[in-house]
Amino acid sequence: MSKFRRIVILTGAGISAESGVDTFRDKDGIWSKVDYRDVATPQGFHRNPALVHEFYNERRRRMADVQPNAAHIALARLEREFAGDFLLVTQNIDDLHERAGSRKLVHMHGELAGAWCTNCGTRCEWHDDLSTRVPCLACHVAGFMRPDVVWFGEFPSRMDEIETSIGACDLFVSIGTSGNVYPAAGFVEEARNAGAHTVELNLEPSEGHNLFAEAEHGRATEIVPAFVE
Ligand code: BJW
Repeated sequence: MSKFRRIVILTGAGISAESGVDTFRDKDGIWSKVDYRDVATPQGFHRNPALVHEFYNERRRRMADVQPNAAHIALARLEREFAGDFLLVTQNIDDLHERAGSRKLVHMHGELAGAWCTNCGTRCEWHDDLSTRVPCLACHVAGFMRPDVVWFGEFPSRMDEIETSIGACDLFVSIGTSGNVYPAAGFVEEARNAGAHTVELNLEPSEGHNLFAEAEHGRATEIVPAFVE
C-alpha cells in the first residue's frame, strides 16, 4: 500500500454477506424474492408505499442482529493507517462500515438509518419503523416520509465528491459488488482513465471483471484482510 498516495475503495453487498446481510443478485438474493420494480423504484413507492416501508423496516430491524466482519474491520484499519487521501464509497445502506470504525465514507445509495420527507425535503436520522401514518418531524404532515435510499432512476448521493476522488486516485479497489448497477459499475473505467491501478476483490468474477488490472476471488473476510496487510 505504501506505493500509493490516493486510494478509492468501492464496496457492495458482498462485503456484508458474511455478517448475515442479504445480497441482491446471488441465487438466494433479495431480487430472487421481491421484484425490484415494486420496492426499489419511485413508481413502486407511489403505487404501494406500505409494501416499500415493510421491505425497508424488515431490513432495518435486522441490523440489530448483525456485526461488522473482518473485511469491514480491515478497511477501517487501512483508513486509520494510510497516510495519503482515502475514500470509501459504499453502495450498501447498512451501517457496518461505520460500526467497524470507517469515517471517510460515502453512502452513495443512502442509508437504512435515514429518512426524508417528500413534502418539505427535510432529511433526518431514522431508526424506527416507517409507515404512511408517520408525521414528518419538520412540517408535521403524515404520509410523506420515505427511506433515505437511492432507488433506480434516482441520482446517487455525493457524486461530485466521488467523481473527484476517482479522477485523482492511483489505486481503485472494488469489493463485493456484481458490477451490474450504474454509475458505480462505471467507476473502474474512470479510475483506469485516471491512470490508477485497479483491483477486484469478489467471490466470483464480476460483470466488468476484465476491466481490472488485478483480481482476487474468494470470501471477503479472507481476501480483504489479506489484501490490506
Ligand atoms: C461476495 C460474498 C462474499 C457474495 N465475499 N463477495 C442501462 C444501462 C446503464 C444504466 C442503466 C440502464 N438502465 C437503467 C440504468 C440506470 C440504473 C442501472 O444501473 N440499472 C442497471 C440494472 C442496468 N441505475 C440507476 O438508476 C442509478 N441512478 C442513476 O443511474 O442516475 C443517473 C446517473 C447517471 C450517471 C451518473 C450519476 C447518476 C441508481 C441505482 C440505485 C440502486 N439502488 C439499489 C437499491 C437501493 C438500496 C437498497 O435497497 O439496498 O442499490 S439496487 C441494489 O443494487 C442496491 C445495491 O447497492 C446495488 C448494487 O448491488 P451490489 O452491491 O453489487 O450487490 P449484488 O448482489 O449485485 O452483488 C454482490 C456481489 O458480492 C456478487 O458479485 C457476489 O458474488 C459477491 N459476494 N458473497 C465476497 N462472502
